[in-house]
Amino acid sequence: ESTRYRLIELLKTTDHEYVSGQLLSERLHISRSAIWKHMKELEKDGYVIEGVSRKGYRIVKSPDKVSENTLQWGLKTEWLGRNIIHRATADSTQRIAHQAARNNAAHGTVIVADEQTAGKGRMGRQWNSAKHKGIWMSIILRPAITPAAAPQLTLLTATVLADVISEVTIAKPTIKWPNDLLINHKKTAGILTEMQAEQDRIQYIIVGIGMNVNHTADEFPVSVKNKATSVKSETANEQPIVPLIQQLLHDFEQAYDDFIEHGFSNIKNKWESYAYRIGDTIRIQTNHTEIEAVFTGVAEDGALLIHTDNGETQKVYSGEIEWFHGDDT
Ligand code: BTX
Repeated sequence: ESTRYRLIELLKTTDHEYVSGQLLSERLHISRSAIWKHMKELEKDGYVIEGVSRKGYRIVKSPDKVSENTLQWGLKTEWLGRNIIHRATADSTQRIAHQAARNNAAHGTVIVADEQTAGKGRMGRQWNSAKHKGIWMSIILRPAITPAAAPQLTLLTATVLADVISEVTIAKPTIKWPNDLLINHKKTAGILTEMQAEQDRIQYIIVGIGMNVNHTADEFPVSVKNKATSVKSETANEQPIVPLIQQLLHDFEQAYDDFIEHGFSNIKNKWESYAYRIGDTIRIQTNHTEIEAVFTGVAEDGALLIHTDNGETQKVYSGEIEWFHGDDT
């Protein structure tokens, strides 16, 4: 298994160029006929490999079948996703993640499913997770931060999803407070952060990510049809899931390491650069009062910052917010 992993790595480093059988056999310390046999095995995993005499081998097509192996091969992370649990079907990857975390699963363990039969949203809501249409994934983290800082991780995750979408597609994602990822005003991804903590210490955090990738408009259930969209619907391009997850894990690891080392300020700036309707007047309903104020950004504790008419800056933690777009998700 590890030989095959290194074989893939060698073939992938030279993107679409031929790698000679000689070089492969020297690097891997196996015979050229053994290399050939490994190639046949890779083809069974869905790889299309071309072998040309005197030139060598190259990958023509990588499989888009999500598995622990295909996610590991070519994954450019140090610690995130080094342990992957993949399920064809899961009730909820959050539930599996909690169970794994209670059984001491390592920091950076990733649970991913092709479909969820009981995907969870926030506050008991449901998350529609159709088979092979999106990324349904949970990440186990064991950060040495206080429970009060946990919402920063949700904001971090939103910026990572926005980054991935803008790196890989032509879409222009925005983040709608607190944690909706929108493309063209419609919800493309959601984040569910759950935490197990004592007074001042986090045992673990589970960051759940649901991203609609390859749905066509008519593949959403009627209940969410008007407010949901997918990357494909907004860009007219099908996105292979495996490289998208790999990119997500890579970007997440970078952002997380930066956050642990340098704190929240980079994330705050990035979050605000993606923010939906920042600088606009919004209407907020809290405790029987309704105010209109300018949405100016987010605070360190994840609160929404507003600037009221009488010149005050206030924090908003929850409440009904009218975004003046008639698309309340
Ligand atoms: P949320 O509470 O912000 O959003 C849930 C609401 O969004 C639903 O009530 C519905 O109106 C709408 N909705 C449901 N499914 C979709 C969809 N596929 N696309 C757009 N809108 C939808 C957001 O919760 C958090 C979602 C996290 C999902 C991940 S998937 C992996 C992990 N496992 C798990 O069970 N949940 C997380």
